[in-house]
Amino acid sequence: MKRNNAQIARLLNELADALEILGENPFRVNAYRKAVRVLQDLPEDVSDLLAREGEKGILEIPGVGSGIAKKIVEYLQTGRIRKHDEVMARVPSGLLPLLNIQGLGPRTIHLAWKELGVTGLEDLKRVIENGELARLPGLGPKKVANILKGIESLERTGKRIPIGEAIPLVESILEALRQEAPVDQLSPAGSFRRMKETVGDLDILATSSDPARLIQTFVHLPGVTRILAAGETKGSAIFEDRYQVDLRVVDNSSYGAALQYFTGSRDHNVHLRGIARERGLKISEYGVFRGEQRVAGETEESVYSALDMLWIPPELREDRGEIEAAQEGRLPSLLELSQIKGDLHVHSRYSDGHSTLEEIAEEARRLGYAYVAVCDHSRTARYARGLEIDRLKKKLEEIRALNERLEDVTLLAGAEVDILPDGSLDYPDEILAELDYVVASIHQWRKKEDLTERILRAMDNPYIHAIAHPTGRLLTGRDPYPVDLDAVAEKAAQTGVWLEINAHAERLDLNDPHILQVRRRGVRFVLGTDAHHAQQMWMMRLGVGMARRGWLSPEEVINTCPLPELRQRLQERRKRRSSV
Ligand code: DGT
Ligand code: CA
Ligand code: CA
Ligand code: ZN
Repeated sequence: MKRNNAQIARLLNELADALEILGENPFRVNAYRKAVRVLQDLPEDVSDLLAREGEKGILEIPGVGSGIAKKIVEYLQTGRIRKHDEVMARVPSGLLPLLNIQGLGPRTIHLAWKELGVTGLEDLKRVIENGELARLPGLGPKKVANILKGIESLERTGKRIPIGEAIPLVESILEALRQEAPVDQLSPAGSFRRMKETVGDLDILATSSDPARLIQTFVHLPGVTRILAAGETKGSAIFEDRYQVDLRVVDNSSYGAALQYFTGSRDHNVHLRGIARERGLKISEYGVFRGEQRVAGETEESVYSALDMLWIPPELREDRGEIEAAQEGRLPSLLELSQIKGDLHVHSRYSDGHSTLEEIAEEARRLGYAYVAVCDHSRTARYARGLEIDRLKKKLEEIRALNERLEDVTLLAGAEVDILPDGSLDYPDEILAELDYVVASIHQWRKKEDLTERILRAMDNPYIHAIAHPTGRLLTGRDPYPVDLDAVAEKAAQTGVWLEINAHAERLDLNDPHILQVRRRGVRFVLGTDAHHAQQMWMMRLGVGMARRGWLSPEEVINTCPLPELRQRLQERRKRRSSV
C-alpha cells in the first residue's frame, strides 16, 4: 500500500473504531470503513493524485464522499486529521487497544464501558473473572470464553510488527536519509535484516561525516510522532505512534562489527562470542580484538573470517546450525529474489482480486518475470466470488487471447480450488485438466475438524500441483488449523505435489520453522504472493525471505524454473499420478 494511503487508512480506521466505541451512528462509521478499504486498494498515492489533479481528484475517488475527501486533503496538508484527534480525546485511552483482542468488537467494548465502567485491559479481565461481562445483553459464557482466548493469544504475540508492514516504512526512511542527510554506509540491522516474520523494533546502522546532523535529520523525519533519544551516536524515535526505530551511527573502521552485532540474533551472537573466546579473541560491536589489537571490524566478512568461518547470510543467523555449517564450509547457496522467474498465485478481477489480467501481466513484466499463474477461487468460495465453470472458461479464453499478444510474459491459466470436506475438489477433473496450474486449499472447516485426511485425499487427485497456504495460519491472529504437517509433507514428497510458501504479508505460510520441519522429506516448494492487487506482487520478497530463513536453495523452489521446464514439470506431475 502507498505510504500516505496507508497512514490515512489507519487514522480513518481508528476514527471509525472510536466512533463505534462511542456508540455513534453506524452509517457514518460504515462510510469511514468503506473509505479505508478504498484507500487500501488505491494503486496511486493520494499525494500524487492531489498534486496531479488537485482536490477534485481526491473527491472523485469512488467510494470517498466529500467529508472524507476533505479529511484526506487536510492530512496531506497538515499531517493531521482534526476530527480524528477530537474523537480520540473522547474515548478512554485504554479502550482502543482492546480492539486487538480477537473476538472482541467495538460494540461489546461500548457496552462494557457504559454498563460496567471498563476503561482498559485490567478492568476487562476483572469483569470476565467475576462474571459481569457474560451477563451483558448479547454476550454469554461462550463469547466471553472466546474473548479470554483472544486476550491470551494477544499477550503471547505482543505488539510485534509484521515484516510486510515494516518494509515500506524502513525503505522510506532509508531513502529519506540518503537524500537529506550526510550518510556514507547505511543498512537495516536487527530482526528486520534477518527477515523475521515479525519485528519488535527497527534497527538502522550508518556511517557519516556528520553523525549529529544525521541523527537530527532522522528524528525530525515526517512520520515521527515522538523522539525518544537524539544523541551523538544514537537516535531513537517512534513513527506513526507505533513503530520504534533506532538509528546508530558508527565509525567506518567498526561498521562491519557493528552491523554484525546489531543484526543478531542474540543467540547467534552469544554462540560467536564463545567461539571467539576459545581462540583468545574478543568480539564486540567495535571489532574483533586480540588483546588491544583490532584484527577485524571494517566489514562483516572480516569479522566472520577472523573466526575462521564463511560470511553467513543474515536470514540464517538464528543459531540453528549455521555457525557449524560456516565453520565447515557447507553453508547452503540460498535462493535469491533475482532467481524467481514468476509468481504462481495471483488473483484477478474474475474472483476477488482487483486487477485485470493485463494489469497483472504488466506488473509481471515490470518485475522481470517470465510467467504468472492467475489462480482465482473456485465456485464454492462464494464469499470470494469463486468462478462458476462458464466464467472459468471465459477466463481461459481471455488468457489464451492475451498470451497471443504478450511477448515476454506468459499468463498461466490457474485456479485456487477449494478442497471440499470429503477431500474431493471443487471442479471436476475434466475442467481441472484444462488448467495449466492448480493449487488446492482449504478455506472453510468445522471447529475441531482434523484436516489432515482431507488434504491427503486431495493430493491423490492427479490434476492438482500444489497445496496453498498449508497451515492456514494468519500472521496476526488465526492459529494454524489442526493439520499434521509431517504427514502432508510425506505424501507431498510421494505424489510430487508441491507445498506453497504463501508470501502474502498476512499469511507467510509456510514460514521458516515449518519449512525446516518438512524440507528433509524431499518436498518441493512453490512461491506465490496470493496478491489480490497487482501492486501486491512485491510481496514475493517476503516469501523469498521465509525460504532463505528455511535454508532453501534454488533447486528446491519451483519458481526458479524457466517456463519450458516449468511446463514440463506441470505435465510430469499429471503423468506421474495417472501411471500409478
Ligand atoms: P526484535 O527487535 O525483538 O525483533 O529483535 P532484534 O533481533 O532486532 O533485537 P534488538 O532490537 O533487541 O537488538 C538488535 C540486535 O542487537 C540483536 O539481534 C542482537 C544485538 N543485541 C542487542 N542486545 C544484545 C545483547 O545484550 N547481547 C548480544 N549478544 N547481542 C545483543
Ligand atoms: Ca530490533
Ligand atoms: Ca533495537
Ligand atoms: Zn489465494
